[in-house]
Amino acid sequence: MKIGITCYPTYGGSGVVATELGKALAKRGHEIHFVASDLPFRLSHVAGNIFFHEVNVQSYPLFDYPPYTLSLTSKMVDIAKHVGLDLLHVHYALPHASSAVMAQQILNSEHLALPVVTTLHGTDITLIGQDPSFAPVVAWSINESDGVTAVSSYLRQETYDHFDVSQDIEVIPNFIDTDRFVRQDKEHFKQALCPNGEKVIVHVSNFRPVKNAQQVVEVFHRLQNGASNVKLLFVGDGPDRVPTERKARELGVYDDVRFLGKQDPVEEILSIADVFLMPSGSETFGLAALEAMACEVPVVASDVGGLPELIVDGETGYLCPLDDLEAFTECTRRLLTNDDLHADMAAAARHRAVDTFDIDRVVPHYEEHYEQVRAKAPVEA
Ligand code: GMT
Repeated sequence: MKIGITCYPTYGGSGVVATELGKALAKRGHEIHFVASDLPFRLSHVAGNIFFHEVNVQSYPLFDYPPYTLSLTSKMVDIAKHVGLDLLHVHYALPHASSAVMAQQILNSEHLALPVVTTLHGTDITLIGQDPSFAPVVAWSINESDGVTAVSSYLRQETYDHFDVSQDIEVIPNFIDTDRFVRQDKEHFKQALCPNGEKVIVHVSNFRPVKNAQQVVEVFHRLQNGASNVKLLFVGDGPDRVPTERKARELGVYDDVRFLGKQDPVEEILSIADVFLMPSGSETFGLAALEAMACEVPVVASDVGGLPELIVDGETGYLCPLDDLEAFTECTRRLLTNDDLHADMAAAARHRAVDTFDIDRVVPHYEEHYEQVRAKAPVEA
């Protein structure tokens, strides 16, 4: 199949999932055409049956806000026609699904068909998509897509609860390459960061307010409680990074905290971690938590959104009430101080990642979804 994929190229779960899906589909023999504003960050090379088409946004004196959505639509039309796409799969409803549906309608007017699959990821449904300035467009784009998937049952239900949507939504969970995300021997790295054998807590995110990164510092501060036998590593960057650094200084723990910035080989950092903290206010899936689990790192997370579909409380980590910093501290302390418990949970986390969320198990569900969509969509409009 010739498949177009549109996603955000920046640091974020939906772009990661879209890019890894495209690479996996290419390995399975499909021809993949990424259409995006920039090279997706996990797409380090473009070769063989993987192509990248950059969307050019025109500036013009009249445009206070250059209309990216329209440039994307035109690019989709162009690629669909010239490459002969069999299907276009867009990740994140805003604005990708609306551009895709518009492109489809333009092509239809020329008697060309382009089935559209939309994957809902997160705040396109749970937050920003519900804003009245977007909601009607989001609902329309979902209803007009030929296939719709959501990354968790929670997200599927949120879509039905908050939008006037009649489409069937199939839940296809996020996935991970468990050959890449596997615990590695990184003793030299661990030695460099933890010369006195300190335990390591990790948080990976794009530092948006919803990630509650400052709570990670607060939990760390409570854990330390005078004794400095634990280090905290932050991976990623975003709007809350500076306030989080400030919080670490205010609480006097800055010397034991490292901000590593955006790092691609996350699995190497996860390989020296003992606990992963995710106190998010909302999380439809929690891909970063899955990456940690695959590297044998138990996750302590908020009991919100789709996280209970990923983390088995008391088995692969702990789910704590939102904003309950004492519970987060207690669960983390338990893992850091009880080696047998930690070993059991680390092994269970890895098993769950491999058994349920391995890339080779999940990607065929997308292929089946594409086949179903193509079977019901007309070959020529
Ligand atoms: O919707 C967002 O907040 C952005 C999106 C992203 O691109 O990072 O994150 C969402 O999609 C990820 C991939 O499916 C999920 O793992 C994240 O849980 C989800 N983020 C939120 O729900 C806050």
